[in-house]
Amino acid sequence: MVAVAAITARSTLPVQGGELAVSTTPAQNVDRLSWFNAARFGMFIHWGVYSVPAGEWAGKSMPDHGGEWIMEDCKIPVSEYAKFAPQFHPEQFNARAWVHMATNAGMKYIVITSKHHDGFAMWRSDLSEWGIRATPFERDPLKELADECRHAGIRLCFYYSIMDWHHPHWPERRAWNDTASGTPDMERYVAYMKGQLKELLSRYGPIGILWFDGEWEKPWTHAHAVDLHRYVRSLQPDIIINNRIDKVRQGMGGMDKGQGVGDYGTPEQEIPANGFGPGVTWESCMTMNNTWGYRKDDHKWKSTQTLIRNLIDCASTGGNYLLNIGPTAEGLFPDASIVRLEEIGDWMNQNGEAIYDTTASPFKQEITWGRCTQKGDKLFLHVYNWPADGRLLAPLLNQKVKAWLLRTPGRKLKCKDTPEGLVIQLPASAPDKIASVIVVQVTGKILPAAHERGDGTPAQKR
Ligand code: FHN
Repeated sequence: MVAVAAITARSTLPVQGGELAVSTTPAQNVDRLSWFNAARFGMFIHWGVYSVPAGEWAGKSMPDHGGEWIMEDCKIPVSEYAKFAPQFHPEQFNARAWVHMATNAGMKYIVITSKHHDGFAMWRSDLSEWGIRATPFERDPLKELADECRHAGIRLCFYYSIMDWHHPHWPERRAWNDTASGTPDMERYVAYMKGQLKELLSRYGPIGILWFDGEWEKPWTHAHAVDLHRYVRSLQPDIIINNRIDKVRQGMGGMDKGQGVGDYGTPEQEIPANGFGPGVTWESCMTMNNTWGYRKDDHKWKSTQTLIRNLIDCASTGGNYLLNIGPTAEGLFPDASIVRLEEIGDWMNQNGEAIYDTTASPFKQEITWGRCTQKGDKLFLHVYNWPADGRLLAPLLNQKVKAWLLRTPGRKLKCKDTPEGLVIQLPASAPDKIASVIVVQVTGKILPAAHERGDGTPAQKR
């Protein structure tokens, strides 16, 4: 297992040339991340001009990949791809409805693609015609979302791709970029990126996270990351920046090997089986079907049970769950996404207390019946497999406890200390088939049963 550098509070980081990358103290970084670690659940939105082709080009479905990769995967000449812009007219876009669906599902922040790898700006950038400016859509979707998020009390965050398949100065120029000419100049590209980021961080109020991506290609270096990190922090000192600004992320596992300048790790389409211990901040981003950007042919929707248990799995190992929506070119969430968001919201309405502001399970050993989260002196036991005999064994020994179903706090459950652990007598049927939550309030320090679980357990792919 790759040794994971704890992405914890940073002080100062030496970089090439010796200058210091950041000058925040550990306490400042803990403060910066406090809302994020309490939130536990966010909405990812991949929305751009790629929603027009929606996974189809020249009458054929694109290869099995996210719909947002269609230009690359189908090697669409940029001049051809640009013809999608006049077709992008999402008149049915309703920021209030989107934010309501997110908050109703229990999500506390929204990360939306401001610019994905295709370089298309989802705001009226003064630095490029390539974006919303090139469409008949005369509104500013990021402004409307910013206003609605502020009104709803949740954080708006921006995804921004470092790699840019459209810009003439991105050095890894694609052969099918037939609109670019001359020799790419990375420093001019960096200046362009900084200009766009200044627009994003000065027009829409406080932004929760800058969610960088597309950092993997060669022209982008650690030195660029340090410089950009300092620049972004100069614009919004309290903003959180993920680890994909730098060059130390270990693939889809998402965590850093070595010291980078990002604030948190970003596992993708997988959930770390054991988490990374206290003080390490991370967030698993995952799709609801198999694509990030909308594809009309992707009907492989995960069940609501899978999505809720993914959320619980993340919280119980100390991380956040960033669940993706890929809206259509009309500005609508797919119906299958809407249904799942509503069902997740029903569960969160009853059980959100067991997710928000919790920390990872104190138990090291595998819990066969479900998961556990913790908040102060309370343990939240998320029971996936309700015991047929009504006896639930929790790995607690010789501790003074009170226990109840989260849904019926007035009805205490019988508990018995045994050499194997704490046996809680449950009612015959589970209150919730996806996950029923039992609260165990412990007097004094929580002392998990001794034996550790090996740490070689692979992350569970979903
Ligand atoms: O290439 C992107 C992909 O399109 C999508 O945005 C995901 C979401 O995290 N990130 C990259 C793949 O790792």
